[in-house]
Amino acid sequence: MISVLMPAPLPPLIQDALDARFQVHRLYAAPDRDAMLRHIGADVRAVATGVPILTQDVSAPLTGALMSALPALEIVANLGVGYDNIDAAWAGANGVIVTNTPDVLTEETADTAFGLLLNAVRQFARAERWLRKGQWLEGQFEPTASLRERTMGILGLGRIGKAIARRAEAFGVKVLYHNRKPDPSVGYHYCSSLLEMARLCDILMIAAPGGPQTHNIVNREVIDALGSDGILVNIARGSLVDESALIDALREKRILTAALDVYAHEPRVPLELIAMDHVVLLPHVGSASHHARDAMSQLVIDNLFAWADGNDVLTPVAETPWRRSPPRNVSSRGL
Ligand code: 8YV
Repeated sequence: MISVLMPAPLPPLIQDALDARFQVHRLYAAPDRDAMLRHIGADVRAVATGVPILTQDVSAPLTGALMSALPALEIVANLGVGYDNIDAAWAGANGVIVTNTPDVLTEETADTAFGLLLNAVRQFARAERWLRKGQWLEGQFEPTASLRERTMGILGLGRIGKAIARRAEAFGVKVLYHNRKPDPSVGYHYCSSLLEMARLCDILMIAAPGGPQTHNIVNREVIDALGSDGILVNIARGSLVDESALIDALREKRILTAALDVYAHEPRVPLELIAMDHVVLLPHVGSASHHARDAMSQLVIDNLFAWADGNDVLTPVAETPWRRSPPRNVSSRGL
């Protein structure tokens, strides 16, 4: 039976399907993880994982060092479109396929982004808290900012960024975007620098991948460029934003507000943010509907089953573009 390592707990749909076909080793449940890896590491041919938000365990990322301890490893199947929890460059250089779960969560995540934005602009969550406290009996909830006459700058116009842009258009919000390169398939105005885009917009919508290349790119200068009416929405990864610069800007009212689904050190959310009533905070629920999560889980299963059957995997990531076995010129570790 094929040995599969599960470093962090995954949804029951995945657990049940993998248990029926593979020998699953649950690293997170082992009393001594190093001992488990020493014991079964040489047999592991596949890893099923997800970003560590599904557990309290922030040590779940799949580093090159961890993958090196698995000499027979052929595939890592990730639950999530983002895979900054996996050292995919190492996998690409070492003949290990990495798969993710694109498309099936795009619309759900774009809905969440827009929910965050509407909540931030119109302060719906704060208005509801106000009602529940009985304050309506004492007066009217004060008027809020508006979505009218706003410009949204999307950092990362990928699949999710485009789905957010479509929603923005429907709401009459002008769209700009910043990517590494212009995308000829869209008509939105391209900004070659993030700072330039931040100067031109008053909603910064973050939808770009996490990882070392984007670490803290939304810094104090970018945040300040949004202006005092500016709103920052992050649906991507906390690592893109300099969290203390954001907290300072909010505290000093250099921007209007922020709406966040993701944080630098999940599941820990800075107390300074929690204390700010006008800031919208969600617990990384971008794709967390049954509809999207079941489809994501099924894609993890389908990728692993396709590989185990000797067929093409469905959704390999860019760093490991091969669908079945690595090309000959990839330095493999005896695969
Ligand atoms: C999931 C996500 O919450 O897809 C992603 O990149 O961040 C979310 O959709 C997460 O991946 C679940 O493991």
